[in-house]
Amino acid sequence: MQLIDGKATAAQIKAEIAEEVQKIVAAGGKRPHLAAILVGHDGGSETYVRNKVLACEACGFKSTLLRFEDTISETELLNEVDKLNKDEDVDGFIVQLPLPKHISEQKVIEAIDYRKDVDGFHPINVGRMAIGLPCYISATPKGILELLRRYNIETSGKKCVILGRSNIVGKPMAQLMMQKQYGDATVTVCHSRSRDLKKECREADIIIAAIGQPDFVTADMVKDGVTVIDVGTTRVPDATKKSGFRLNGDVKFDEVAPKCAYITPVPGGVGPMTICMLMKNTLSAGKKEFYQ
Ligand code: BQF
Repeated sequence: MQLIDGKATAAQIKAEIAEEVQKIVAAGGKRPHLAAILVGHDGGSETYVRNKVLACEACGFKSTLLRFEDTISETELLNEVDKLNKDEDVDGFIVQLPLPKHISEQKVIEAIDYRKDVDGFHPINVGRMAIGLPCYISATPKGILELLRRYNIETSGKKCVILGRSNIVGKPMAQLMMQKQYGDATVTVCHSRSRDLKKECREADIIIAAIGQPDFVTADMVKDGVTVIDVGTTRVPDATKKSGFRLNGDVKFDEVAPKCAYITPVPGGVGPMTICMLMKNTLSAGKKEFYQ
């Protein structure tokens, strides 16, 4: 069993990005600038946005954090999005999800200029990704592809089972894993209504677990020699931690790991790569790599 070290891989990629930024700036180019909108005080969201700001510093990017109370109206938030669309210094920006219930996430996502949509959530980027055109690709699936590539894990022609069908992970992951230029795999998407999920998983060469249920994948569900990618990051109470909680993956790591060829840990697996791929997208935005 080989552990896939997402934290170390992300650190290496951030160093590569920092080196490129240095060269761009030395040549008189513009330092990439990422802005983030954070609404409310959700503990998870606060942590994720802090991770993003720190990663910007590591990469030599400029970052701007815009904070609003969860009493902000949808109209006001859409207006803030429009201001960032028009701000010529901002290369890319994100709106941290989830948003309060009185605000339509879809409306907000569609208000973002797709040329600054470094999360890759706008329908134009989603559509371009689905047909294999250059675009911002959602950070978590992009990070998983990068891990598979850097660890030389063969995906072409393999059976890949994806657990979960979210717009952020499951759906784009399935799209990318099936495409010849990315995964080139045979893809099965399983979800809460799937009839024989255990049988599907037992036939998989690669399992990507993104259902958000702690310890969902158990040893009896996987075959020997499988590669397991754990996208789960549920916060569960843990009195032994000074924060009072720990991150728990979708995979029962201790019993599944011995059967694996490769497996990602939680924390330190997919999570750091998600942050890192947001940085890669921001670098692309700074370079106007995909659009205009
Ligand atoms: C790690 C996220 C659910 C909903 C919205 C490093 C992150 C997590 C874990 C992180 C996530 C999860 C992010 C680790 C960003 C990943 O060391 O294992 C980093 O910051 N993430 C997000 O922005 O929104 C979410 C999960």
